[in-house]
Amino acid sequence: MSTLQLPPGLTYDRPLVETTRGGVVDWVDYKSVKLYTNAFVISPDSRKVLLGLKKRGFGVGLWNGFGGKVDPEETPLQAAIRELEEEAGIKAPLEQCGTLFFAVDGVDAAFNIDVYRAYEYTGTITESDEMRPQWFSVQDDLLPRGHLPANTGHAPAEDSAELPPVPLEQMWADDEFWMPLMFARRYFVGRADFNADNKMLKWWFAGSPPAP
Ligand code: 8OG
Repeated sequence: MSTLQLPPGLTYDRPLVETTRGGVVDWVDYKSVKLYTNAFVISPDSRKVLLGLKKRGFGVGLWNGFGGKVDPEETPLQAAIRELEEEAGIKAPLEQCGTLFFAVDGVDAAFNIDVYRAYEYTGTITESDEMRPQWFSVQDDLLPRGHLPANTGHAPAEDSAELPPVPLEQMWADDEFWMPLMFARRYFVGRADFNADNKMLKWWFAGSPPAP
């Protein structure tokens, strides 16, 4: 059992290490929870990540993974695979790598977001009505200390040097807290609450213990 006290809305029963928390207010109240997905395709050496620029709707103008609502007849994994294909034109062997919970002050429905990642994909990355996909290089700040690119036989490391770094200033404010855990291949759990202007009010993040 986790010995950590998780914020309301989150459950996880394996060992966790708290990585960051902040904000002074109480957690925001919510009345219902909507299930969402978010999927990231990452190069095997964790030096590149595929993001999409949201072209319309909630989060417009922000870079994010690919995802959306879980439909009633599907599992979150099925939804994640469908959304990745709809929004980026590719298929990937996604595995869940974290769970996020977001609440917005004054909004009844909170979001539970199952986050998925894959280190390979098939198909041709294609822009959709919803998302403009682009590869980014993962800056050292987001990688575990001492990270050495694995000799994977895939794209050489210098390949990522040509790409822009992950645009944290044009992403949801909480992403900088859990992305390092994702790139370190640690499972992560966290909650962030926002006000109506998308300002982050309170946050808490934890990850599975780092590899020795
Ligand atoms: O279907 P729609 O595109 O509206 O789904 C919204 C997407 O945005 C979904 O993948 C969940 C995701 N999302 C939030 N809040 C946050 C957040 O704080 N960070 C990130 N990375 N994604 C978020 O709803």
